[in-house]
Amino acid sequence: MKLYGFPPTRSIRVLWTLRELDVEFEFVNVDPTKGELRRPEFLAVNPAGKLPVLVDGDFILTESVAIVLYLAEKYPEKGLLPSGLRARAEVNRWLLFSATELEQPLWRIARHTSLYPPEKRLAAEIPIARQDFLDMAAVLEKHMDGRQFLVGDNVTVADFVAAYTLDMAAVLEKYMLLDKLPRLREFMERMYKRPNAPPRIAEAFASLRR
Ligand SMILES: N[C@@H](CCC(=O)N[C@@H](CS)C(=O)NCC(=O)O)C(=O)O
Repeated sequence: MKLYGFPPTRSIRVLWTLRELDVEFEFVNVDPTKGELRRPEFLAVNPAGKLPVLVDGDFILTESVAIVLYLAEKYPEKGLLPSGLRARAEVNRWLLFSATELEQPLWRIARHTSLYPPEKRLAAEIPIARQDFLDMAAVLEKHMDGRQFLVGDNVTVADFVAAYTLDMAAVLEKYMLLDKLPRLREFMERMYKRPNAPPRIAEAFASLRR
């Protein structure tokens, strides 16, 4: 299998899953800062021009959440997904919650502060996106009362995706997004202490500068 990624991006979600599964893969570095996402050879793999992409033989899969689910289902013996219908539905619930309710406001903050060219940035979007994140993060904070993992008593791919998404909030330090969310901070830090956890986003950025 090949993972097309770049260290500080959502490819961390896939890297995390592959490491926890302990399967062999090749990491193909695609550097957005060098325009590599727009090269025809990469657009042939993902016409959306985005990372991550998983290539498994002749199967190409994009979308980080779809990829982690595919991997967990490909290796059921590794137990990264529960078997019961309702527990699976709960995993899907928190994967979608992370990617829509948590990630999207964070992405809006990132775009309007640094990713968009200055003329496209809207300062007014930032406090609105910040509040949207805080309202939804409060729901997860409550859910985590007395829990180690998002679903049941074992780790699932939903934990990797949620922990990475909370790390997206952590790198937006200036906006103090996690300050009043002690359970989420503790959960994220605990997840990143797992022996096969990937680097934190800030470390991944730092490794690029070395
Ligand atoms: N929903 C997609 C989002 C993919 C995405 O936006 N990836 C970013 C890196 S984290 C990217 O490649 N951005 C390049 C661009 O938007 O031009 C997923 O979860 O895989």
